[in-house]
Amino acid sequence: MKYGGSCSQKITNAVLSPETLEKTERHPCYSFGAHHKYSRMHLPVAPRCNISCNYCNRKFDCVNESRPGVTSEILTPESAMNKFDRVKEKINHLSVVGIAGPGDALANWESTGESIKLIRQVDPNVVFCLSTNGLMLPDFAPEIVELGVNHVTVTLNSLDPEIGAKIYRSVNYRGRKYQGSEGARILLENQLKGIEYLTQHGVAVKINIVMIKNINDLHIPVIVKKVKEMGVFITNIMPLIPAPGSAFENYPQTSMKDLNALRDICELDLQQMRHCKQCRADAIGLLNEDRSQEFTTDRGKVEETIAHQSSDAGRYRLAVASKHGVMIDQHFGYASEFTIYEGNGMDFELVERRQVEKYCLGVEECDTEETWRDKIVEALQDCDAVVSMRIGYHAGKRLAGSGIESLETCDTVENGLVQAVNILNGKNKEIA
Ligand code: CLF
Ligand code: SF4
Repeated sequence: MKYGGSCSQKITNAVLSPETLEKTERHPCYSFGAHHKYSRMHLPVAPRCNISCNYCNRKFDCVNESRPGVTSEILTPESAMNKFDRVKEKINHLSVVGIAGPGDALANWESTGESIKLIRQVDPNVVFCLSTNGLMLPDFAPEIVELGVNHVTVTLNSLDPEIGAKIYRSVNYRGRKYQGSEGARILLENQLKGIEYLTQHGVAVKINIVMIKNINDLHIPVIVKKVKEMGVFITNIMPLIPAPGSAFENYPQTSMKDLNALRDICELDLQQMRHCKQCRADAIGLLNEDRSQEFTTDRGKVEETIAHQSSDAGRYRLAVASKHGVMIDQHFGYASEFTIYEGNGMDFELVERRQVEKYCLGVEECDTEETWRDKIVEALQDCDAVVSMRIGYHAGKRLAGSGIESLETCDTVENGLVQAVNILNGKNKEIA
């Protein structure tokens, strides 16, 4: 059907119920006509992310920055509900409650789902909106539909895993980290499955696409045609804003001229959003009048919560072979335990001591115990790097094959961690 709403070209195959259409009319992102009248509020209840996009560096508390993934605080579902109450009292026409990070809404499903349930109890008319990278959509789409969430945004930057490999540094899926086209393929398959489920169940799906010159720009019209066929409501082609500290920090920002030319082409197929403000993850108010600073509650909390994230751009998980936690004094092959740290080069947190089978079983078994070795690599699969005093050539190669960097050093644990982060940061810039 052709939707007769208020977006630019009004071309879409989306089939929406009268109830969803009514909600869409009060959604400032989905309906151009609503964006001067209706406000939205983002709940920053989702700190973790399960993929690493090369354009992302989730810094926080920078009030001058205005882009997705930036927030001044992290909320629990209960504090989110309290904040909703306060905001609702002060802001007229608050129609939409969205969850858009600062990580991924579905990588934090417990908090996301709980927040929706709590707010639904106090305000059954509010329009809920989620924004996700789509990796976990096949798992959670049925619950999203059951919870009555009628608006979901999925960021889909490519239909080709080879192009995706240039955009995504890694994809953490079911306890394993995937890189290159393998990771991009898993992400893509899940995105398409999830989008299909949502559109078939009457959800108004918006697709965000980050336009990156010489990487996916020429491919974007193909994405738009495909998602149109799938019943997507609208696409929002966004400019790449090179975030400092991200792998794409030295990439040129997409020009408005190029962006609008591409939107003009894509608008022949599907209606285009042209009024996106690339909001903060805690944005509140009209799209062009952010009032989030008026309502910030617990500014310190974001640091505490972000310290517990596992897969964040610029933040790494590192496995260290050390007998007493002071010096790096163990050979990788002889370590039965690794100390797992998380950090960004400045602060590190010890998160776990992990027992593993010893990698090296002696000369006789050396080339025969393939499964045994795989088990060790598997045990460290969620880590970005291993830091040890020495590591054998084959062990290092095996780790590298799983996307895990290895560093040899006899320094203190503290210095070893910093060295490892420097290597990882250097690598990520190379990828870009
Ligand atoms: Fe938020 Fe996104 Fe929902 Fe809107 S934002 S989760 S759809 S309520 Fe809107 Fe902000 Fe652009 Fe997003 S202007 S970044 S498109
Ligand atoms: Fe969003 Fe995660 Fe990608 Fe950052 S890494 S842009 S939080 S999906």
